[in-house]
Amino acid sequence: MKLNELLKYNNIYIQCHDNPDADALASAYGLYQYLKSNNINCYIVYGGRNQITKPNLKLMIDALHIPVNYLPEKADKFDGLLLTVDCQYGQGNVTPLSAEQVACIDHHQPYTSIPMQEIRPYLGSCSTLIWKMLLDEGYDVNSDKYLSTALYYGLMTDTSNFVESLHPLDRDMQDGIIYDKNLITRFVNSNISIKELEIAGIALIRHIYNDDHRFAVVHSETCDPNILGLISDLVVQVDKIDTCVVYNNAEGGFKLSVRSCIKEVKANELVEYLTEQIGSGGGHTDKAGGFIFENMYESLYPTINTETYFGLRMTKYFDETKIIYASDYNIDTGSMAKYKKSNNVLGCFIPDEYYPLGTKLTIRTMDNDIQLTVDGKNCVITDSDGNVELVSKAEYSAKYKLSADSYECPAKYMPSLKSSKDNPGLQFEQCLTACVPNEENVYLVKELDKDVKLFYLNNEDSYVLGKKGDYIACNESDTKDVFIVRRANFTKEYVAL
Ligand SMILES: [Mn+2]
Repeated sequence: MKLNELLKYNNIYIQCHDNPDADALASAYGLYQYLKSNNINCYIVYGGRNQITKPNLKLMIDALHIPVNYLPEKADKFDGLLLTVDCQYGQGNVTPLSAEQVACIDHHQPYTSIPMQEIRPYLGSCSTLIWKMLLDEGYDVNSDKYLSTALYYGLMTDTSNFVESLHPLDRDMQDGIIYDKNLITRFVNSNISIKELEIAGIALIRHIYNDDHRFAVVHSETCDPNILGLISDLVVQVDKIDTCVVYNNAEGGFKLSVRSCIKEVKANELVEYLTEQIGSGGGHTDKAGGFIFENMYESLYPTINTETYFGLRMTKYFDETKIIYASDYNIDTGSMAKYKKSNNVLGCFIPDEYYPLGTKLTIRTMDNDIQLTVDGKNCVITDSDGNVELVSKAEYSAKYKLSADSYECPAKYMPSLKSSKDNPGLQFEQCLTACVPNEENVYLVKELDKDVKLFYLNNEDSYVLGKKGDYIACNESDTKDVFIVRRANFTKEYVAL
């Protein structure tokens, strides 16, 4: 759906979910400003039992002049379009209103399908989606300081200060939007009510601590998702706690906040593990967040309560994964078979061919932002999934060679390039030349019989997870050069000798 498709309606009611949060308000405001600028009659509304009381939201509405209306009682049927934002018509947290037609713009999991909808569940906030849709219409968000500040705050609060579940598009908005810093500071400092301070305090007192694995589980009463982030930020600072999960009941399930302060646990991976088959999660290596659907939880774990579930699942996570540091690991090559790499065409980017030495570059991939300074020695390899690997030129010439083929990346999200100066408009794909693995290298390979976290020789700060059924491999001529190959990629990347 495109925003200009809305312009055929004379009246549009923009509905936020009940108990609107900053993201819902900002999204509604973006639509309101766009529609008003096109002379459409529009109104921002929300229903439900409670009017907005949170101090930061009242301040936001006031300072940014968001014209939001509370409908305490069931309204008459609207003549025109009802457009739900940051929520979907028919969901439990959306007071049903009736209108001639319904549309929806949201970033949660699709609930039902209606003809007019734009749902992108991979985005960190609905504000990001509205920002992108406004951009696509040529609407200059940055010229409206109130709106840009609202959208920025929407993303900020929905992702616990930009740390949980950020998609590249979220990061693009975070970088590109010009907002009012003073107002954001004021919102941030009116984030918690006295009631929430008490909720956090009670949750902290009731924490469950596991001494063997140095983790904590905290079950909080229902509160704003931001409070979960604050609690987990505090808990992980305890000397005896390395990782923690803080969660509470939310509409349709449980909201989780996960933290880790050790390199042996990536919070974003842990949250995926905790929500496996029953929800979803993501974020950064130190901070992450997720959601578990109540109905999926009930069907998979009908007999255990959530505190027990998190305790058991965390214990299992630590017990069942082996940690390997390549530098002090002697791999048993006796049980390994010989392979060479197949002739898959990869992309190679040599930064100093496009940028002067000293230029700072950011390569934005689906998973993270990779920073590098052009030093004449670095080289970037990318595969067909859009994965990006930094190698030295020496490593590149030992393991790869140029190919006459042309390189085309079919990845869903093509990595993008940002530079501190020079060539700011250069696209990542323009810098790639085709290369293939050097077939003279022989690799020893075996299948993993349990999950492994492997710290590579050239990167002791961060591990690569190999799941049972994936492969562990090493260079025949250098058995300390150990690495993981995903099961899904193995047959297309390796050929038996
Ligand atoms: Mn949202």
